[in-house]
Amino acid sequence: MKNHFDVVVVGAGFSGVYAAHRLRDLGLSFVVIEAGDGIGGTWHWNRYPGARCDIPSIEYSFQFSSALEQEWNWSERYATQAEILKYLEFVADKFDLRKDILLSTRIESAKFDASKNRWSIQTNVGRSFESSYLILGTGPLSSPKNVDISGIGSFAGRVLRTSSWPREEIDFTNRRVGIIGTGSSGLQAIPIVAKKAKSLHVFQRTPTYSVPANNYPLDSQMREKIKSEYAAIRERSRQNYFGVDLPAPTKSALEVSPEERRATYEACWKAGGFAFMFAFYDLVLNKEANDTAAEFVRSKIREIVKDPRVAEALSPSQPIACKRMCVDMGYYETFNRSNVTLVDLRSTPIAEITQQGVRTVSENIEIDDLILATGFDAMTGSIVKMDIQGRNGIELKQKWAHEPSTYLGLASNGFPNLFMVNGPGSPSVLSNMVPSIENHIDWISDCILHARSLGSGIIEATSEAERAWTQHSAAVAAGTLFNSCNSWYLGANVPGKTRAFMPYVGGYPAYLQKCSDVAKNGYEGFSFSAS
Ligand code: N01
Repeated sequence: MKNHFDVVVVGAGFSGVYAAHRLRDLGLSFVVIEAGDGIGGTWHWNRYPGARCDIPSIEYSFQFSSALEQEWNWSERYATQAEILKYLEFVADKFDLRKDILLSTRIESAKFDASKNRWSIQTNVGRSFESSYLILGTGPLSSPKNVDISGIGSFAGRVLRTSSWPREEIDFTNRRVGIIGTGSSGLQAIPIVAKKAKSLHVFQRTPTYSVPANNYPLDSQMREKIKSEYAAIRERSRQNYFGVDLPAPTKSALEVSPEERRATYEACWKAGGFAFMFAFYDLVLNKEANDTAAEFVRSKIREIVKDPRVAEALSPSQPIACKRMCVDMGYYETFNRSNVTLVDLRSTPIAEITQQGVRTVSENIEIDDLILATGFDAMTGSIVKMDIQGRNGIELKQKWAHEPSTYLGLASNGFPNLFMVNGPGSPSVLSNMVPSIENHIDWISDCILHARSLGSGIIEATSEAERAWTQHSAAVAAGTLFNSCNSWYLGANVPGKTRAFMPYVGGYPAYLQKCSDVAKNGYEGFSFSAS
């Protein structure tokens, strides 16, 4: 295999797979380099029981090929991890992409060599590469957070991480299981593990708001209907604030009667999924409006969970959606099972992990298996983990130590010809990730073609454009409730990480428009220099 390319793409998840297709179409030479031993990114690593998407599969899928849309059959409203992985493998095979994907190879460093105007890339297997362009399709939620609980290394039983679940089936029959973490991963795993385990202790630090998925199988009639409406579904999603196919709410939660409000929440709860956050337009803008939605969910928890003390402990108090809302399949109901115990770490923190289990300040809980669903160093973790050095040896990690500043979440000043997919400063995790990925890859490819057409081939975000975008992005976030609690959106889940709101929340349509305008205006905010 050769080592010199026009483009090196990091990561073979949705981003890398689509990049391979697009770059090949454009006639550029490239390689996609992936650390895992299979393609799929998030869907390769997160194989834990219950893992599935919480955006309907028909939307959480590629739209670049209508033949693909027509050929592939989703079996459920929300596809399982296994089905999403199968889909990505199907795409890779259909478009013959595997031959340009190098697996089991982790990029350790990428340095911009100004003498050649090329990226020099080193891997963990001793191979090195050179490319004109570097595209980081590393995923915003792919670098697991370090778990800093005392004694974690001394546990004698099985330790399983949701973020790197083993390929082989894990049988929990007759096992005493403990799980730390009640975000989306924990919430999906808990009901499934509880059905098999002898006992399950759920160690909860911060209670989570979750709404039912209302998942259902898709029969052939439903699929045919969807297939005939794909174009319209995609278009409606492009117009939606979060890039999903849900109607924009027109009313404030505060302008309707309590009866109408409750009926609206009930209808959204029944519809399932993120429809709940589209009940009223001001739920993430106005604390009073947000309180009504939060109280509705708390009332549902009290309704579902039979033990009032457990219901109380499961009830969150932070604004709803300021931590990423969860979508579940029987999460709260699981706490009615006799083999499930909630351990509220706010009143009884973990003192240490011992050889036999978990010792809280009030009891010793013996377990056989410990599941860690403790989250990620989100948005920036997988990028700064690599030693990325731009012009004059400037390190990206160093540059971002105070703030992960980017222009449009696509590029960063000082790092010519480096592009990010769903980087900080783009809607990314607050949008439907797959269309966002396609949009970014299309934009980046067009930008590369433009740079090459000018003869220079070198493109770099200007510091002025980057500063203005970062300020705009922070100002938009400040006008919402998204940054009002300690979430991973802010980096607050990682000790020592700079607190800065990372996704762009100015709305998906506005963001698409901005990207399009920048391109139309000759890539305004970027500078081109001679090669
Ligand atoms: O991680 P999280 P996740 N001691 O950070 C707790 C996407 N996703 O993997 O909140 C005790 O949300 C932590 O507690 P606290 C989705 O975007 C999507 O679940 O920090 N507890 C929290 O409860 C999601 O938001 C799907 O107090 C500790 C949990 O661990 C994102 O990935 C499925 C702890 C971490 O929750 C991340 O979700 C799965 C400690 N030392 C994930 N450290 C879909 O459905 C952490 N916690 C598509």
